[in-house]
Amino acid sequence: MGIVNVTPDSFSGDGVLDPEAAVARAWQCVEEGADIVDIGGESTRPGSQPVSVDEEKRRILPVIERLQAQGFPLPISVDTYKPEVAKEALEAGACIINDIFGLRLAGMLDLVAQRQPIVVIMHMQGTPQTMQLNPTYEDCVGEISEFLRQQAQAAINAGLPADRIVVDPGIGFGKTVQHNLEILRRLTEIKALGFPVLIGTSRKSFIGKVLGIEVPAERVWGTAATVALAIAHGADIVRVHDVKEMVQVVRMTDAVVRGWSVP
Ligand code: HH2
Repeated sequence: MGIVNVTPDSFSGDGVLDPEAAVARAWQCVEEGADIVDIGGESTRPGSQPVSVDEEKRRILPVIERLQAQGFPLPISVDTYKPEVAKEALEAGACIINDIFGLRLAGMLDLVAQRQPIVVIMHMQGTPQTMQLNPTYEDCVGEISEFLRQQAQAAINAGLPADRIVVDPGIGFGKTVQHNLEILRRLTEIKALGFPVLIGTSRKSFIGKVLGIEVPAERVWGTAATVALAIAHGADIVRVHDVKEMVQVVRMTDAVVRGWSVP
């Protein structure tokens, strides 16, 4: 899953506000071998400020509409937790809702039950404004699994077929470095919930802290290590900035983990 941030303030500095630049970025993901693009109009970096529904729509809808008009070949995911934005994104051509609030905002469960998109349910402790102040768990992986199980069940109860649900432990969303490392170490426990697992480690600050690298764009090798391990521990989708590089990591890891035959 290649990341397309239509933002001025994304943590890794990859965001663009010009719709044409975002469209070009999405096509670059295709060329570099992505299977999905994830388009987001609000940065959720620690301490970031939310943007209004109107502003978020203004950022992402023209991008989705242009891609649709150009016959974009990949499934389009929209990174939003706001049902008003999700609804219009689906109408414009997106088919996946990537919700960092895990379907907790009023109206989101109803929307996904009605429209039946693929839904990514992500775990976050707190909100982007507060999540990194003092993340605390008794059993990080156990609590995350229980949240994901409950939200998936709520979606199923609302009428979303179970095979449309993907779960994500939310690396960096209300987690210390140790929590993030533990999640990767114990990812099979999240996989045991029975849903495909998405993981987003790309360029995140825990990699910077372990390796002592300040600049997010220089965390590519650290990202590669986490991508390979996540796949070995059951991840099905990896959300990344560096598509070209991670496609190699993913294909090679998949060949070992899932098998390979001569093309
Ligand atoms: N991480 C980010 C945003 N959305 N969605 C899922 N499902 N999982 C993640 O780990 C995840 C996510 C943060 O990364 P990015 O979009 O690059 O940064 P920003 O929020 O600053 O735009």
